Amino acid sequence: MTTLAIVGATGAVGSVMIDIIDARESVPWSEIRLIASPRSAGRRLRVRGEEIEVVALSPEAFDGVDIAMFDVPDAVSAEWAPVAVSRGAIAVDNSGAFRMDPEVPLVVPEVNAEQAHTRPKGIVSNPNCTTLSMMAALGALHRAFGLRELVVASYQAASGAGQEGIDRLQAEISAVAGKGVGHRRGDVAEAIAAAGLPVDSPFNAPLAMNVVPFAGSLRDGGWTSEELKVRNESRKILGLPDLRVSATCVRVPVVTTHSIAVHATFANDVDVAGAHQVFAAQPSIVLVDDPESKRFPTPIDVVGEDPTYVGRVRQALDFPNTLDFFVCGDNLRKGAALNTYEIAEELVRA
Ligand code: 2RA
Repeated sequence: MTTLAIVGATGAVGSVMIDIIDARESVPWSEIRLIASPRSAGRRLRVRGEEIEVVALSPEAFDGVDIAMFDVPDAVSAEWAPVAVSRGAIAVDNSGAFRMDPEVPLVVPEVNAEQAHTRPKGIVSNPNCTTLSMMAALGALHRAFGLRELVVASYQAASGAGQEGIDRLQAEISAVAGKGVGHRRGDVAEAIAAAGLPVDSPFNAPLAMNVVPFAGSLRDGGWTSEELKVRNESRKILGLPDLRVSATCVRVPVVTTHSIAVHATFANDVDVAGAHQVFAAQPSIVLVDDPESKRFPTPIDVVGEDPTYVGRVRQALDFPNTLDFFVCGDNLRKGAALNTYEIAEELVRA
């Protein structure tokens, strides 16, 4: 008898968690419990054909729960994951509250599944979606060639900023569509303002017909929280505390699926054929790399998919032992709900 709880069951990622559970041929859970804020309590959601009532977050909601998957804001996880643990559950947390805690493993099952089984605090963390979108590819290459340096630029989708981000992008696109804007400085912003959208945007600048080189919040030295997460989390997951990492995180007008341009340097010789072999051997990667036929991954082809898509693999012309490539990963699936669920599956297999 194993009970799985979804905390944040009514949110964007919680809904994808339910979709993933619905799509599994079989599940190891005898009960699935849906937990959310008191505001959402009482709603009924269908999971594997059964209607389940959402219960309010409370200490008692965790009684009898074996594994609790959390997708809630950092402060809510910081308060409630330890409560779940005190009631006997293992917490698998998709917030930033515990990711860099040395006593909390940060797990991507393809890369470091074994670490999920040593958890002094009873908590396992799920990485940020930007880091996760490239980790299956980097983990496989690191095992084969020994990663030494990483320079990346992200192309992050609006849904990384939650439902508010999706709604804002859709509203901005409606505001500019058919207006012929984009030729004159300020005309996109004027069209958005004329549609009555609030000046405050989750993206800090118009996103429709634009790219915004700022994701997350400002940190020391002009870096953003997203850029520091890429650096710190990559080091922790790969077990490379001194890995040299530089990231620039950019928001693009895509609804869902983060893309990343990766420039990775290795200890050993690498070439495109060797990298292709490594990617082809990794079940959670789909290689789409046929430039002559103009085949490469793009976010709209990857949204809703579980695997990470990899393409545009090139041997760097001026940097030894270095590959450049492009990855796309659905930030709500592998980037959030799927990886969290795969950690839960790993825990229940133990
Ligand atoms: C973003 N990576 O895309 C964040 C979400 N966790 O905003």
